[in-house]
Amino acid sequence: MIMTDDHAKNAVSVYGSKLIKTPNIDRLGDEGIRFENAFVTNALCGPSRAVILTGKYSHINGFRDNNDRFDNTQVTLPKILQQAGYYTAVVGKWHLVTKPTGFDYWNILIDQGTYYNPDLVQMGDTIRKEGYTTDIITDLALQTLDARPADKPFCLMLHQKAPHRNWMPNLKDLGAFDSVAIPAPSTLFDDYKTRSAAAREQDMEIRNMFYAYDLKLMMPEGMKDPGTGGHAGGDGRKFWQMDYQRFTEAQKKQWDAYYKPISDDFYKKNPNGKALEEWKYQRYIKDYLSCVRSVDENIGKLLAYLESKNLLDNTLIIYTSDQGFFLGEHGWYDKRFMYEESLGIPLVMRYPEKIKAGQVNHNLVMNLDIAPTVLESAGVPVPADMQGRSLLGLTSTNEGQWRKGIYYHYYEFPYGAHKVKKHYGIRTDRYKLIHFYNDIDAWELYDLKADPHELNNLYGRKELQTLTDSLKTALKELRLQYSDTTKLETGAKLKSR
Ligand code: SGN
Ligand code: CA
Repeated sequence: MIMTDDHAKNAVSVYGSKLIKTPNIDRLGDEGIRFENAFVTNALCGPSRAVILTGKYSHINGFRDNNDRFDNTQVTLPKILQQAGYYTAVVGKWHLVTKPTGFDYWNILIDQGTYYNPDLVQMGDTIRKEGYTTDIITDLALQTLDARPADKPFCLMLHQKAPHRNWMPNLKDLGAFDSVAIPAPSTLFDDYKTRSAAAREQDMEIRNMFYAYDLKLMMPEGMKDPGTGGHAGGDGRKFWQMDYQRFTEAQKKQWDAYYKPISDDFYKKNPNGKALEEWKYQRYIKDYLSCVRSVDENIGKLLAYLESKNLLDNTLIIYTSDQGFFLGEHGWYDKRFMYEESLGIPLVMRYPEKIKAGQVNHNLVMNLDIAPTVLESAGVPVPADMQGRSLLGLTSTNEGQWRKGIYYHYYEFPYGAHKVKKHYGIRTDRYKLIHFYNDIDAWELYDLKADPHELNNLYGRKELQTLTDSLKTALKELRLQYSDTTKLETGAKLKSR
């Protein structure tokens, strides 16, 4: 199972991306099944990983937001596989605070990890590796496969840090997107009219990115970073120093040789207004896509390895991301919201023995379904208390008998980055109903068919009362079905934890 961090569907070509070609991910989809409607239950890193490991919602597995600690004594996918005779390993991003359990081998980044010369904790011992993290994690994964016991089936979780913020490309990919002007999304200059205060009061707008850390600008001596970067009171210069000081001298030289002229040119032209926003978008998207390029290239390495070892066709290979991401839609980066860009994930699976090639499925599926899917494909019974369902039997033709709506719940507020308010909701194939609560009490309703960009909140329209009522009933039922008894208080005074 390959999982990246913050990889939007919109930057995967098998999902129709106009921004980038990802031939290796595409191959997995083309030679297997692509899920067009795959979603997370809670669009944040730690929570998504906990859902995947347990097959249970955040309110059941206990990991609601990135400040939680994963209870590593609970039953997880790798533990069940281990008991069934599998060799289990995880390499790369972990981000669950407590140490991995249920793995015969683990080698993980500390917290978010870094893009260059990462510190990794290998079975408890910290080691620093020199190089670009996306390459390093792949190399470690291949070494792990090489060293595995030959007499056992295996389950490897390969978790990249990329393309997570702050989008530092591999040195060899610097400039890969320089010759193209990437078209900005039509909602880059969204005014949030019709929506609740939750959409207006977030702190994840590209225009407020840190100059030093996000946009890689070399600010004049003494200048304060004008961005907030989603960390109120944070200093982009300090954030950047942490990354910069990790470079070797040779890396610094190559890095600076690329970004210094860009930075000089920026200060010479000194753009403002719309031109400044567009400049920021281009810088952001080019760095982001360069990171994705390396992710895809490394998947190519993994596939070539599996092929050379005769493992390609008898292995279930899954590609996904821990959540989606905003690539300028609504003027944003980051995730968290139940809006399409962060709610949706790329999800492709290749397994010629059990999955027919060339399928495109439209069922409403979730990251909750991954653990049951892996277990079923390994021929291991799925525990009754797992809340997802195996996707293995789904094909592009049996889309009828399936869940009619997915349930979502996001919690990281008022502490944490980016100020996205607590909310929960339901998404059906056509509609989405969201309730923002805590210091607010606001509903949003979207018709995704008429309004795929979710610009037109229909909540409160008289003519939609019947629809709204039925969605509210369905939402209540989902909360019951999944046993979410979280108190949904409104009118809370803002306080920090
Ligand atoms: C860091 C990032 C945020 C990001 C969170 C969570 N800031 O705090 O932008 O939303 O991680 O991301 S940074 O200044 O440290 O880059 S998650 O994917 O791990 O949930
Ligand atoms: Ca993430």
